[in-house]
Amino acid sequence: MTAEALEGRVIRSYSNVYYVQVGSEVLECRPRGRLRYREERVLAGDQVRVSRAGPGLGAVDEILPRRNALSRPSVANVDQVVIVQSFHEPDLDFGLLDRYLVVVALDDLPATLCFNKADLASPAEVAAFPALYDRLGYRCVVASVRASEGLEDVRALLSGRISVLAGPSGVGKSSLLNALSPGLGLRTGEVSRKVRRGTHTTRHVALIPTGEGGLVADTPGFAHLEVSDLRPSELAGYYPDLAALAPSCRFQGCAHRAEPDCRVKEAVARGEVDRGRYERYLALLAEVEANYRPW
Ligand SMILES: Nc1nc2c(ncn2[C@@H]2O[C@H](COP(=O)(O)OP(=O)(O)OP(=O)(O)O)[C@@H](O)[C@H]2O)c(=O)[nH]1
Ligand SMILES: [Mg+2]
Ligand SMILES: [Zn+2]
Repeated sequence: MTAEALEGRVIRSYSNVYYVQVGSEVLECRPRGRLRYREERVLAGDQVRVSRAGPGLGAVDEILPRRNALSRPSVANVDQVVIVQSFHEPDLDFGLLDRYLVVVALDDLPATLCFNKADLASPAEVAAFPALYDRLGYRCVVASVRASEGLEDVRALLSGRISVLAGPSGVGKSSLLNALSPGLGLRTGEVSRKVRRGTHTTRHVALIPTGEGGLVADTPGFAHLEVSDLRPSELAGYYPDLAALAPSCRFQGCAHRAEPDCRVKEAVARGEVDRGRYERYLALLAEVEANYRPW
């Protein structure tokens, strides 16, 4: 009798044990020798061929071709990065948000935005902040875990895709997943902050089912984000609002800073490009220039 050839998705990885979802069943798998010796690491999110090795047990025979693989967290076949921010506690950090958008674009992944803690925001903030990014073409949802608002919008955003949640500490990433997946019991609040060192060093990555076929990796938040390995002249290309105007600037590769006949500067002056975003771009440009090593 030949072993049944199955295909499934790796939904959790510990150091060398993988949990593979095959239909409605989850098999605990080890990699077969060939994979072990080639040191080809199986990642959460991988689509794999497995064969049964006993009740509830299996072996990973083959990793099917990946569309992409992120390193932090280690997840393959990521469809989108959901950048979570809170309106307050902590206050929305637009500088960090714009950086995240650049970093996600550098990874060639689509970014979507989730604005949480709407219960702490004024109606004006709820109206204005997401609209700014919505106009730039990013899909935005507004939520409040506390008030149970927008959770179905978040579920819909995650449905049928593999997503990674990113964003600063304390904005409610784990709380959102707990709300979407009852019984999950992710640590939230102060506790999460205390164990962060620990969670960073474990090699445990789990994709959490959120319903409607959505699988999500939670990540611990970090407050600073380096934008590295980028030519300064390429930075503006990762800002959809600036990139749309760049072809009409007088100079090719215009940095939109001191150059004459710059359509971006004109649009900022007319209020067509958000001034705050433009200023954040200039600040990041200066940093990218300072870090740039052309060799
Ligand atoms: N007012 C309010 N508080 C919230 C909301 N969502 C989460 N919180 C609180 O915010 C705190 C931080 O939530 P977490 O879910 O741990 O945040 P996190 O983004 O996972 O943080 P890290 O894991 O440190 O990156 C907790 O005390 C939550 O109870 C919300 O919608 N409104
Ligand atoms: Mg968390
Ligand atoms: Zn320009």
